[in-house]
Amino acid sequence: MTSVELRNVVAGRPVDGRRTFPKHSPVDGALVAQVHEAGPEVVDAAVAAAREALAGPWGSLPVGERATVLRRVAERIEARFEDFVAAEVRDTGKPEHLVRQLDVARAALNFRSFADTIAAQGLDAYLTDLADGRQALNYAVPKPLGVVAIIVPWNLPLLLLTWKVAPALACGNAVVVKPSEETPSTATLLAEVMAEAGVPDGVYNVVHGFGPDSAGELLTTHEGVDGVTFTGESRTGSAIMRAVAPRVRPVSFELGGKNAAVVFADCDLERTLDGLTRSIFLNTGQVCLCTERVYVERSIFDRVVDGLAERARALRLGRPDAEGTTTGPLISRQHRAKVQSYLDLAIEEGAKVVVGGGVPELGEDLRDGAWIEPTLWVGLDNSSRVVREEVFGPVAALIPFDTEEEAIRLANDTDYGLAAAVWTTDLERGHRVAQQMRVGMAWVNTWYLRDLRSPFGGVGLSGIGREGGTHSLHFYAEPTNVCVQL
Ligand code: NAD
Ligand code: 6OH
Repeated sequence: MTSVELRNVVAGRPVDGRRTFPKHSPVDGALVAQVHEAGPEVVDAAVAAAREALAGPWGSLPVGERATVLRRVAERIEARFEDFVAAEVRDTGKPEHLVRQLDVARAALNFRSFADTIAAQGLDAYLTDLADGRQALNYAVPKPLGVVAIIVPWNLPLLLLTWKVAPALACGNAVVVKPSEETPSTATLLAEVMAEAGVPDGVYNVVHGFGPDSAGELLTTHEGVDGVTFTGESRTGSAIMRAVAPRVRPVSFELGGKNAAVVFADCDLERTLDGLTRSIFLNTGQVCLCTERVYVERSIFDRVVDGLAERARALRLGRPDAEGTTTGPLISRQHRAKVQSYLDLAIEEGAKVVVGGGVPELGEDLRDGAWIEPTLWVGLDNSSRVVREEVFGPVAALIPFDTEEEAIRLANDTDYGLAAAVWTTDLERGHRVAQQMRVGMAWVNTWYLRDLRSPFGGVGLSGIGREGGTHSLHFYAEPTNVCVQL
């Protein structure tokens, strides 16, 4: 594989960094890119370019025209679909079919969805009755936040980036984005698409680098940044909150999860096993919504364990373009070391490994990749660290329960609160249990089924705020309320 050179993008132009850092493929360790790390000068220039763009034509573009621009971005993503697929596969090592169906398809959809949302936005207005019989008219004029910093992780790089860029632009902001150091490619490619779609220079800027003492921290502590939207680990969210606190800037956080599935004996077993397999192992378990705790009604516990183990054994680890590949590597050797530490910890904590538990033998050519076996444990309970802490890998602990009340208590016994899935054919129970989950998103008989207008986010350690449809507009725009005495 030939390696590429990736630069920052400021006001539509490629800009060198203070140094470069290497990006390696998690498939086989090959060097895939040299990336220019943004230092203070580049971050300053990016924030200044965004500010300048707000003062230009972009700042006064009518809403309908902004929606048209967003639709053009979606069209250009589709026109360069295979370029995006290649870039995302190169950085992440995911199976190509997954990148096509999920990552790149959703990127285009994100822009279309927020074009629709902004075009349909009404005015928040009230006729207020006054004590003397007269009236006042209150109406709230939405205004862009200004320069928005967008910091995103490596697991669904383009999907999660565009999930924030699209509403930010829909509301008339200018953005400085910082993709993960592990996945710099698609954010850079998106800059080309922005230009092709007629987005003015400076509206979309890209700075590359790491978090602390690098582009991430330079952005969150920058005087010229008006708001920060972040997806990533809860601990990083906490650090970013501290960084923006002195300047009291708004934040929107989509953070980690330790998501539960609750499986009742009355579930449709085959459908449930297929759904659980997807929710535990999709993207090698590297989706914030992935299930890592499976609570199963005792009478079907053994059948669920056996059925899941069979499906886990059937997963095919392999190169992204290989026929039949279902599962890619973890994102990096560094992340694999973290996941391995939990595999070791599970044994120390008394787990019985049902399937997996180590590094697979995949042949010489993949030896330097970040491969890990899909893993299932039994014999753990909620007191163990592997059941409490987010692993972010293809792993789950299966735990039996006896009553509905116990299942709800166990599922909610966590500091996180992102997502949950309930598996049952009893409709009333499905609603009843889902509503009692202390999470942002609860699914019944499905998982990761999305309507982009729905509120997306978490409670507790899993985040602050909701994005999606009009919920995003509440973060990316700030209203000025006008009150007129009539
Ligand atoms: P991470 O928090 O390590 O990094 C995310 C981004 O933040 C990267 O771009 C990184 O460079 C940057 N960053 C790190 N430290 C920073 C700092 N001090 N200041 C500013 N920027 C900083 O997360 P990750 O390892 O890339 O991603 C995995 C995590 O993301 C998991 O915890 C997962 O659950 C979470 N996640 C959550 C959601 C959600 O919607 N809730 C979605 C995807 C991923
Ligand atoms: C976390 O890894 C997945 C987040 C998914 C979304 O934000 C989405 O919009 O589908």
